[in-house]
Amino acid sequence: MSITLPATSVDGLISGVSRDYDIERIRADFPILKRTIRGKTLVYLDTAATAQRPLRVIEAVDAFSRGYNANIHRAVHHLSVEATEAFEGARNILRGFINADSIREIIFTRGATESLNIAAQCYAASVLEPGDVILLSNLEHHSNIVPWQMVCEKTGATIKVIPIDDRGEILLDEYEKLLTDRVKIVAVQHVSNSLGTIHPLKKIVGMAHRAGAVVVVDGAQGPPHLKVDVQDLGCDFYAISGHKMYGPTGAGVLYGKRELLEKMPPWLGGGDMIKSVTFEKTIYADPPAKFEAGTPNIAGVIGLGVAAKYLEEAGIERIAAHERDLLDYATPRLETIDGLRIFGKAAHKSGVVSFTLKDIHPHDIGTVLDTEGIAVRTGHHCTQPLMERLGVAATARASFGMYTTRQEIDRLVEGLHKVIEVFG
Ligand code: 7TS
Repeated sequence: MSITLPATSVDGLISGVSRDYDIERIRADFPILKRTIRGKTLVYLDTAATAQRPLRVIEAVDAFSRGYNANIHRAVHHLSVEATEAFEGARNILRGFINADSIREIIFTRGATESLNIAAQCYAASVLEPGDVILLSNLEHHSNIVPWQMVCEKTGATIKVIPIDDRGEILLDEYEKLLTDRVKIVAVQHVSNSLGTIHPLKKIVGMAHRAGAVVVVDGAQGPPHLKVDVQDLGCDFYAISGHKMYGPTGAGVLYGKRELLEKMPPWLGGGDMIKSVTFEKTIYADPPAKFEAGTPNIAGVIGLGVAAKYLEEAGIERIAAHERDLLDYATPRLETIDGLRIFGKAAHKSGVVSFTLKDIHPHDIGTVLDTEGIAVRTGHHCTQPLMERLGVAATARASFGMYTTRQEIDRLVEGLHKVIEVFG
């Protein structure tokens, strides 16, 4: 395929589709982007693994430790009141961020992995019976596979896999065929971390509900890239990863419909999740406290609230348009490289390009790019069953964020020519 590449210029830094998106101002908010690696300005193309943090998030976490570090929900003293207000304030922000009906539906967790494990162990393990079926898509991250296998071992339920086409899209006809009355749970991702596919979630949820199944969504790659409205989607659970939406690590959310959360047994036992305890009997607190035993990552949750606000202010639709523009810019340029093969060609895609280059091992691609200051992820991206479906052991993956520029994509293309020079 032959295309004309425009010369890189300052103009090229700015998204073509959303001129009001002030990328330079956004970049200035992320201190790490000024770093040099081996004398070259960092090109961070690994946002799907973890997003960088804006100064506001860094400062919010720091301000907690410096100014009002105290445990929450416990003491009457001033610091504890401040800490509790900030923590519960973050819950309210996250409720609005995903349009949950109530703050009682927002459970703070360590991240998407813990959120999915709670849905599996507390909800699924208490309702599944031998012979019941859990449907997973072929694209799932290990975090949305292994917890379900653990539940199957406990309950005698089995997993069936919804197949995908070669572009990386879920085959809805096949999904429909699999939706028998034995299916009790459909656990699917919103956006693929490996291929970038944005799934038609509302449709998937509607089909599952018509068949009487509950839907658990792995939303780790959702909210950083698209507007999430859990009431509009209709899903029963939605797992969020704080560090993938420009917040701190060790903080995430499990959204769950209130009526389900109320019926579920608790996750961990301990302080803060009880109404009363005697040696004979404990009465559990109502959700969300029932699922939040022990001292949480208070500073992390506060930082997550700030990250959600930051995303809202920047405008999720504007970010999505910017990332779409980057994808449209990157895809044809990468395809001009001899021997480069892109995996994942879904019609709706987030800013992820997974590829192989000739028969060069993806780790070698990553190592040479690193010498150029370019960070990409290489490997199976915690989606081994997907890699098997694609017929590869690993890929290299460039993933974009709200701060990524066209110029950085040009650096990636140059870096890949260097890879060919070294290995080709
Ligand atoms: N689900 C998906 C779709 C993910 O992409 C990830 C992390 C997780 C779950 C786990 O989230 P966490 O909050 O528990 O960290 N994905 C990646 C990745 O693509 N590269 O490194 C981590």
